[in-house]
Amino acid sequence: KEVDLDLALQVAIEGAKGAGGLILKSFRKDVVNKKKSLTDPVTEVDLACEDLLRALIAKHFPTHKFLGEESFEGSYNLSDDPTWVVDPIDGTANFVHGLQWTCVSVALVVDKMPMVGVVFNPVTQEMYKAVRGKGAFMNDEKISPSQVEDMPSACICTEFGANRDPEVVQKKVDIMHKVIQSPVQALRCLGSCALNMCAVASGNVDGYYEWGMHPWDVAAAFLICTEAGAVVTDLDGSAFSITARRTLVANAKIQPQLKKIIMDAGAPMQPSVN
Ligand code: LIP
Repeated sequence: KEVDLDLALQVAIEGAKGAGGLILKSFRKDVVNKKKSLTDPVTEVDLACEDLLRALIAKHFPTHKFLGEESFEGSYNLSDDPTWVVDPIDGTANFVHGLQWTCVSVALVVDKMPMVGVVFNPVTQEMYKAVRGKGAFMNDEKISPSQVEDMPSACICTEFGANRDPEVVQKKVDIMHKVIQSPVQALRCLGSCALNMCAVASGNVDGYYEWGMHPWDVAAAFLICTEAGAVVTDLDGSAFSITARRTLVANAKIQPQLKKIIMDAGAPMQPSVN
């Protein structure tokens, strides 16, 4: 299982830039929704980006496994073997609408723990990256969470997700109601889980919570957040897992406050669906 993590980082960056190039080429042009569903679109560009990443990774690491959003077949099957966990476009709905909060997310996971993570926004050219134990960076700048200490000064992010079941939507709205009235300075749904997490890692956003995301949404950003010094947990503050489909991430001061608000408001620990 000895993996050359420096090479893995180089490959992740090269792949993210390659996929980012494809995204930019089609940005604000007509793209075909292959209609995974209307609320969870998948475009021909998602598929092309995933193919590019899979081929590049296989060239350098032919024995490694691959878990990608667009080739996912119903079960993560995540083992302890080195596995590349890839979201070719996180924030696909934003991409489809020409909104800039969209990115490529690439992680190398070993023993179910992310060891290398890259999140690249090709529109802004912001490359977030981390290797376990070596800190987190945006381009070449070391990043760290904000110093904001209390909710009235905080900017919090969450998302509605793809599920339109009335009860699920109502629960999300009820929890948002409690968060906004805690009160907070700002509550945002920006549309990309990975970029929301990176925004906490780099101190632009003070806390983010969501449930229903998949490993490819969180794997790279989880490492970037922990390496930056943000606190990443399950919604109730227990240990985070990339397969649990629930995330709470914040700076250390905001995390317990946000956790209390969302748990008191009934954030669901089960079932882990969006
Ligand atoms: C999306 C996320 C978004 C979340 C959605 C979905 P996609 O990823 O980034 O924040 O709310 O449930 O997972 O589908 O754009 O890669």
